[in-house]
Amino acid sequence: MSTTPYTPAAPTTWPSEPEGPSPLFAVASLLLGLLVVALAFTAVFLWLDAHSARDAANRAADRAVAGGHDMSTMAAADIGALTSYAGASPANAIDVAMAHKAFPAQLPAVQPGAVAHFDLVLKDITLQIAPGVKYSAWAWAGGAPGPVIHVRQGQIVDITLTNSGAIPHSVDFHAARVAPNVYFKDVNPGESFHFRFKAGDPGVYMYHCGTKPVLMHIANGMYGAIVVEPKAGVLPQADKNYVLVASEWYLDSDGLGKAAQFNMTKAHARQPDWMTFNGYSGQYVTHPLTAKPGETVRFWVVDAGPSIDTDFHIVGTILDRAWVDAGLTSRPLRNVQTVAVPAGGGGVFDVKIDKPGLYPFVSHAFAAVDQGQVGLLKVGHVAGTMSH
Ligand SMILES: [Cu+2]
Repeated sequence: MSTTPYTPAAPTTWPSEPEGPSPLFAVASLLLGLLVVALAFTAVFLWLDAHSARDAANRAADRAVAGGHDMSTMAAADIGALTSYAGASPANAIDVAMAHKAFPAQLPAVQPGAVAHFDLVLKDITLQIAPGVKYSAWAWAGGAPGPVIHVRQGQIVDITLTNSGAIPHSVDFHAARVAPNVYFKDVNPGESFHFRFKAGDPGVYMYHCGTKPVLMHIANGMYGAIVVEPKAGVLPQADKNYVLVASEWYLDSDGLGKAAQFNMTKAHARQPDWMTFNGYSGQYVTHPLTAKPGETVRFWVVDAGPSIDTDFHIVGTILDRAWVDAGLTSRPLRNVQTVAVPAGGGGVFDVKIDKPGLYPFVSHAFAAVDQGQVGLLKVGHVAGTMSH
């Protein structure tokens, strides 16, 4: 049996880039800039309008269900348990979104020395998870996700966990190789637990409360990210480092009046109302992450779930390097479009974008975008914002 040898296609000739801005190019750029600003604001308003519209539709559906004489009480209750509150928003949603202080996505500095100390405080706290949407969370003193922990490979991670909540909780570090029954044990309300582990494996990992039912403790906000950076010089240099923790929220009400609470029926059905990066729907649409043209931007992504994967993609570019499941000891994939980050897993992604613009980063499972798992990377001086 003969095989035909593979012959590479002749190189395609691409149009050359302009050498420098001509006057016409400058005017066109200015007009395009103005257009982008106009489109950006229109897009944000359309996005919020769409959310309001969906909410109105949902409320109408609720009323129809509640008032339907032909429907048995049982059927109505079943549908009601899965009623979606996705997109619920107050009339001043854009103002609320703009006033929201975005979770700091910048990777914090590593503590010097052989041991890095971290105080984690678990707390029952009412959070905003979307503009005007309140949620009664079990989370951390600063909200959800918990603080980003950044250590170097080989450092000792020294954790003091304090439970200021009303029921027992714990913390499970995916970056640790330890006996879970000893290290990830339940801590009673009002008590603290101190432990150490060596950060031997580089990557970005989830940490979370591991107390049963784990689904509920994670869904209520008890998760965060720990970055274990390899020794200096192992990774290519990055100019910007951003940490994104993806998660989903399951609500028992719209949260616009009183705070919503966890809905186990929806969590079992994997039907979230909101999906977020760093705990708040679309916060980096109104408060974009930034980079200069030509900078290498590294995204450290964890999917906290509790149950749905994140298909990480940046619109308008290609991931130059992708360390799948954050396996920083292996070679990265090169030039890939979308990489799945599994619930409970991580990924590290490098992009270098030369052209100024607004580049949405999303979970390309697009229901996630409609539910808020979207942000913007603003490259260069580009006015305004937009949604995708
Ligand atoms: Cu817990």
